[in-house]
Amino acid sequence: MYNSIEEDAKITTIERHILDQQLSYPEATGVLTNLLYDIALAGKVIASNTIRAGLAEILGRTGDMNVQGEQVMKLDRLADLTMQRLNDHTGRLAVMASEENPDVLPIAKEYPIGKYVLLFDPLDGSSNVDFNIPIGTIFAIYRRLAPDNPEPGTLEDCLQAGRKMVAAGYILYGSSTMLVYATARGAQGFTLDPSVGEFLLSHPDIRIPDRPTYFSANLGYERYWSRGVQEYTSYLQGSHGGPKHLSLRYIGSLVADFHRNLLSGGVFYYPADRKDPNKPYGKLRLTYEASPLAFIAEHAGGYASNGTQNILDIQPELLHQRTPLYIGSRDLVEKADEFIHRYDQ
Ligand code: FDP
Repeated sequence: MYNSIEEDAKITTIERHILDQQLSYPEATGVLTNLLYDIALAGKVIASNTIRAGLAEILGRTGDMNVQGEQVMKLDRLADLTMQRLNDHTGRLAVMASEENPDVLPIAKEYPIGKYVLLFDPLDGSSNVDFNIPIGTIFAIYRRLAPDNPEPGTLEDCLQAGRKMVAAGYILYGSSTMLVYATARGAQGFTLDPSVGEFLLSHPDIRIPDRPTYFSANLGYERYWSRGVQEYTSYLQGSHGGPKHLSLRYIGSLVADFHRNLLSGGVFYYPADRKDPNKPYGKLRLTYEASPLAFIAEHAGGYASNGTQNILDIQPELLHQRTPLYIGSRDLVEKADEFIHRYDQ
């Protein structure tokens, strides 16, 4: 079945889409629009590096230098620097924070200081890089606390509850490259057309389907979970009157697991566990992973919880704070809260 020429010509690029949204807000200054463009550009650069991941290794095998004579960098470091360098001088940001860096990254004084704050996980799922499995970049955008402050932003600007987010999104480097972002206007998905180098609107107004299809968790760790989480897992497999049709899918790359469940309905969870006493709250980071994906989930009709509280209501205390995460279809996440309340509290 082929599209008509008229249908093929109805192409919406990410630039046009974001601009159209901006035009419906007369008070908008265009700064957020441009910030989203900058992130989309970073996504294209990172995508072009991820598809050469294996080659960089080959080129760098003799002495860790590539053909340009540069040190071969690990892909997550390269993604981190790409996000930083495309965003540090634009005058749109006051401060950034990245999962790869221990401290916040205030905008240097030689550059203009903007009013937004950008938090990102440059390459989520990076332990999968060597196996050619989808990985992604996750980002969250906030306003800085004092918008007219001419000084660079601070840690406090980065430690805002998810509820205050202005926009969030991710770029998924999979069988195709996709950018999904959400604002108060909803969640939109774009697919990179490599032949023209543009993200094109492919998934407008994403809503999580009412009937979920999947559940996703690392069941290899089930013995380390609390009774409530174990009973919840049985529920997802049809016990306790639970659904009997759910299929298990776990990629082990949060952004890819989340994306699949966003489009097909389902729940992803990475609970608190007893596996590592140094990580009593599980593995995932609140500010770079859980909060931005929670924001997207809510704007697509879903929900995210830490088992007792809405992720978006948690006030972060530390930049790299970890949190248990249950995210996806609202009903299934609410059930997780119920089981944890019944068995663990
Ligand atoms: P990774 O360590 O590869 O970056 O954020 C961490 C993360 O991946 C998530 O993307 C993924 O869901 C999770 O860890 C996988 O952890 P397990 O191997 O413990 O299941």
